[in-house]
Amino acid sequence: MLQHPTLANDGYRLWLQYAPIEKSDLAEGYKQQLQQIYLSNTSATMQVIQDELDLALGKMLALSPRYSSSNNSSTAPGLIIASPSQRPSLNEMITSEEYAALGEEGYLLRTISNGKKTQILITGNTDIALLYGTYELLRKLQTHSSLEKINLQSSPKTAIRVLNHWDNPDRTVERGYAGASIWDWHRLPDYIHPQYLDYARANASIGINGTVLTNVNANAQVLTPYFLRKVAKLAEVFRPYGIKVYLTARFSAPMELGGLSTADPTQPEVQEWWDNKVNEIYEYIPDFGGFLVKADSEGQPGPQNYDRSQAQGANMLAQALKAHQGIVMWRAFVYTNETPDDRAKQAYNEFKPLDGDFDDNVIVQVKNGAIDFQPREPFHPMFGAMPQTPLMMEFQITQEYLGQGTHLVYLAPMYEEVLDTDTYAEGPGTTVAGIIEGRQSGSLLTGMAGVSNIGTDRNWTGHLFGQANWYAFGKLAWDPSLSSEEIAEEWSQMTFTNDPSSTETITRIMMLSHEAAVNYMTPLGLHHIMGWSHHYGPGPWVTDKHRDDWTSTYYHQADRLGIGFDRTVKGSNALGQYAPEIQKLYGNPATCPEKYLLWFHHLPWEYVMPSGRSLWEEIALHYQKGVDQSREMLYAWQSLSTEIDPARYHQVESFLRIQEKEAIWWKDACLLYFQQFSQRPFPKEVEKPEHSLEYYQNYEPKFVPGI
Ligand code: BDP
Repeated sequence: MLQHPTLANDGYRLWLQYAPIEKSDLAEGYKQQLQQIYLSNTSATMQVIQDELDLALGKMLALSPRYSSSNNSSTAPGLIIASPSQRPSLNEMITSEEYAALGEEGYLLRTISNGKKTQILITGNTDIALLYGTYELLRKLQTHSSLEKINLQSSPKTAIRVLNHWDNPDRTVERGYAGASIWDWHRLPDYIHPQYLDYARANASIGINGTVLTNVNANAQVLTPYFLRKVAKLAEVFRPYGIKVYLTARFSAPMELGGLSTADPTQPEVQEWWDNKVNEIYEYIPDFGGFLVKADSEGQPGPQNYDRSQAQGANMLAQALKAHQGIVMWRAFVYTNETPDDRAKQAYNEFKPLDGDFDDNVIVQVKNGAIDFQPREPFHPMFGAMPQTPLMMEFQITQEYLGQGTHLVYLAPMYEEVLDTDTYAEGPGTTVAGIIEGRQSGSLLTGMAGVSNIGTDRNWTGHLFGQANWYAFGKLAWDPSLSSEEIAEEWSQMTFTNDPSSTETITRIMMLSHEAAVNYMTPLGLHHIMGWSHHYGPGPWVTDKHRDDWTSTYYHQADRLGIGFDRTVKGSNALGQYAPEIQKLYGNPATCPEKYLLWFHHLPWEYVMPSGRSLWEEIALHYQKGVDQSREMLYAWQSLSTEIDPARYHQVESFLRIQEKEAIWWKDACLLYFQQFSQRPFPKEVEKPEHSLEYYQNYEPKFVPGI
């Protein structure tokens, strides 16, 4: 039953639970190894390392380690945490080539045995690298791994690993489902909420090195001294953790704040205004990261207002930032206010001709798919199409279209699916991951952004399993080739338990969850058929709004003959934006992966699927499968009722029940709606709908959060 709430484990500690290690021989071994630590406490970051070790070893092992920073201390340390500048003798052990390969943030973690004494070494070129290495070692302890033969070198494959907070100055969070914004602007800079430190710890533990504090739908106010003082305070808190702050820049700020009559990037007074503004920002925040910009999209101002290109807009800001080593993350999520023949084509059409025109310190930030964070989308055709432009990935961690705050949907398999896809941009083997690692552009400016799911809820992310998406994002930004399953296992061990069978169950639930959501929401390539504006729940009937490309009927195109969006040459030819190999594969319904079928093709209801069943039957069975899978997840979780602490167990259990209920809602609403066109019966395996179509169409959830 529920524990007294103040005693409950509410999930605040995220994956840094540092649960006591109960297996005594394991704990004893760790203790022996870690009781004496070499660490020269010479910087704020080294202090952070020491504090984290004290906390973690205290909680996991009831150990208060002893520290020394002298090379000739009498007892040999079991753990050495040092860069060669702090301990020159390391140069005898680690070659200069090895150090060079680590770069600025990479670390080396190695067990060295000399005679009878075993030492663990964490080394790297910077203090931040040592911090990352320390978290890696703590991860080993948290997952009860052996320290005997570690030999690990790890350097991030992308340079900018950044959370995007869609947080407004009034603390509302656009598409946020976990309470209010954690940035308490009103009390900053005088009050430092302790959560900022835990935020920094959590991010540093997974290698995130940047945070964009403010919404892409930007408020120019954040660029005023009133806010900059507050931003500077956050930057100060985050600095020892290797986290830089960035802000969103509203394109029209020179008019709104500076009183200019234009924001035209070609006008000298506009450039001058930005130059001065940027200089001012750096006075407050000497290591300010730069700007993230949403321009010419969904009503945001941008260079198009002056008939200028996206490159002209981006380069103006880049020029202002260059002297300070700041960067511009310019979003590719650009689409005009007029309804296009296909919204999926717009960003590519806008940006492709500008390849090579962006300044060196501009990186174009591209969503994983061309529409908008749908439960599943094929990769964005800009990946591979801009060989001379650094492109960074934008994933959404907050689950706007994926069940928001109550559905357990582990997103890493979806991230992985996109990252691993071959774009064929330069023949086979040019994966999306390779492109964002800079292998095509050759640029060192590389990155991955995740739209944050963090808020003031005690467990940070609303749904406890939302934490896994934040965790997985960080891990994949560091190394896009990691396996989502391994990340799930590791997260589950650190967050819940090391018991192998529980870990197996939790991992199974997680690995099932994305496919389940796709099945009960948008199977077989369907997309954008959710409730109007808040995007919560089904809304395949949404039509006749002020713009077609925000309606469901525009995307599913269901009629008496069939369903799906024809993006082949016979239709919008969005497919033409991909490499010929992809066009060939996806262009033919017989070879198009089933998961993208209705994304690219409009097909008759009686179209025969590889299973031998009709398209209609397959759609219906996929919806049913989604419901079945949501139940499977619930039952699997229930089997853990005695393994997981009560508060966390109950939250997840309650939410899984909501998920099952809503999976049924999705299935019934969508199938009844599509049946009007297909005029065919449900296959016998499909459960009878609970209500009429009319009921679902009239059911309108009120006050959905996050809009
Ligand atoms: C859409 C969201 C909207 C965001 C927009 C964006 O519905 O709230 O402002 O993306 O990415 O998914 O700019």
